[in-house]
Amino acid sequence: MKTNPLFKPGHTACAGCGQAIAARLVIEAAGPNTIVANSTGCLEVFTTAYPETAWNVPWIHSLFENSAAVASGIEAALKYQGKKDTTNVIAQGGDGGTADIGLQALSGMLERGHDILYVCYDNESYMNTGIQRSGLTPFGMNTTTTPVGSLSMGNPNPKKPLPEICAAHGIPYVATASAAYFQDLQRKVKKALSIKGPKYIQVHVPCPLGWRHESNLTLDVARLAVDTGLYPLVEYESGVLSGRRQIVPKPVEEYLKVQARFKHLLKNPDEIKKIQEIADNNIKKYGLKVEAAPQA
Ligand SMILES: Cc1ncc(C[n+]2csc(CCOP(=O)(O)OP(=O)(O)O)c2C)c(N)n1
Repeated sequence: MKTNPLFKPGHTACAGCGQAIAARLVIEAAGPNTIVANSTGCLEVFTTAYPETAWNVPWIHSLFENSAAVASGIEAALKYQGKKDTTNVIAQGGDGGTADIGLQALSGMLERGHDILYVCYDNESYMNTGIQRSGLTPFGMNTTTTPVGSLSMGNPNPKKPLPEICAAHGIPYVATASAAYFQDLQRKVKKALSIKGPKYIQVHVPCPLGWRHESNLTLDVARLAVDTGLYPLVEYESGVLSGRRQIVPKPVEEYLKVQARFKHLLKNPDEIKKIQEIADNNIKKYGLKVEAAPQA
């Protein structure tokens, strides 16, 4: 344990918050010469209860929708001051702040070529305001705006392919990562920050409160998302798929059954089949499957 971490303990995240784990890994990988612009959302709220802060780097709270635009201004100012080469700029936000209301600011940041790493902490709903569906909510999830009932089996839409949308901008680096795979996440952050230009990393971060799993299962849940093929860990360089984490695929039920957000699906084989198809398509599309786990 570091005695003076860049992301300090004592904040107000829920027990087992995947976002807190990932945010700490990201900033420790980025290092002290980093400025962070953070959208409104859980991460901003639980790390900066006035007058305290968990951040041991310069950090600014943007609006819900514009951390990418605020970071663009910071990067331009650093360039003007001749300090950009020694300072990382990170824009970050939740999946709602990134895939929905902040998509315009993110796309502009990517298109203009700013030297910024954008990190999306994907807990698959608007958690800070009470588990509303976002563009990154998975198919079948029970949220407060896609409630399960006699006419509804939860969210009717698949996740927006945001990593691919970012990669389609032709930016130098895009990756997905998971709160459960620490070294993989930190390697991707370091790699991104070693490259000039816009970069995007989307990290899967379980939320015990919204996903309704036991708080001690956060890392198991995150690992199962990867190991079933539902959250493929991939990398794109200049728009081209360049890396993937291979898996010995597990059935999706193993992931679904530990989270009450999917409880309604367990009695319905047709719905589970649809989710297995999503995983199978990912496994095929990204070439994820290996027959046996690689030797350590
Ligand atoms: C323009 C605007 N609309 C709505 C809100 C209310 N609001 C604050 S946080 C939030 C949800 C954040 O969700 P997400 O970005 O997914 O992050 P999470 O809290 O899940 O980490 C909303 C809707 C706001 N602050 N500003």
